[in-house]
Amino acid sequence: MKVTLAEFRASAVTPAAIPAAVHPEVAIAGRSNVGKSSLINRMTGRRSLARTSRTPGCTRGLIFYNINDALTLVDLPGYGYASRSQTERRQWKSLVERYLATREELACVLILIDCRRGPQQEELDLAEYLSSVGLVYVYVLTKTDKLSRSELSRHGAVLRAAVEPAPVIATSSESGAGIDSLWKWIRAAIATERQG
Ligand SMILES: Nc1nc2c(ncn2[C@@H]2O[C@H](COP(=O)(O)OP(=O)(O)O)[C@@H](O)[C@H]2O)c(=O)[nH]1
Ligand SMILES: [Mg+2]
Repeated sequence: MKVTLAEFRASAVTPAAIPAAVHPEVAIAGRSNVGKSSLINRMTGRRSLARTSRTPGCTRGLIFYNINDALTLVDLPGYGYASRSQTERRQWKSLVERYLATREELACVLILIDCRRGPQQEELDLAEYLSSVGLVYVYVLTKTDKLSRSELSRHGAVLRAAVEPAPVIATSSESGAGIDSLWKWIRAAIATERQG
């Protein structure tokens, strides 16, 4: 997809601060450091629209980006980060689950997984939760440039088997691999959602 406009719209650390939806929304989920911000930058062709960091756990709220005045990318706060307190985790859960469960305009969710690790319990739990509330999702493997071709095909096969029948798209924000396929999937998901 050709992105001609990509701009920060709002961030929300409490449910009350979540802005009214003006376009179909696409949420991006995954643990800290999996590559959410880098993916947003690569998808939009903007070097520093989303802040990337080597220090995980900086992003606490939902961040809304307006794309082409046509859809909204929503960077969900990273989860599964060990140094968080119980209270913070509870807050995370209530903020994110509230959003996922009640957002009418939410068309689909990208669940990011580091291609070298594979899905952990959090990702599988999230997928199950999304299914239970009737949301479509895709697994997006990140950082595929870090594996050789043969390693990627081996890891990819194991991963696909682990999450079957959910779709899996392998990407690299470094090389741009898979980004077109991902946009294509998103556009199809939004179109289907509109019909439904
Ligand atoms: N080699 C490589 N590094 C990546 C890629 N995507 C993200 N990273 C690096 O992984 C780290 C975390 O990325 P970031 O986008 O901030 O992750 P977030 O916490 O999920 O938003 C940063 O150092 C990025 O430069 C990728 O596709 N390839
Ligand atoms: Mg980030």
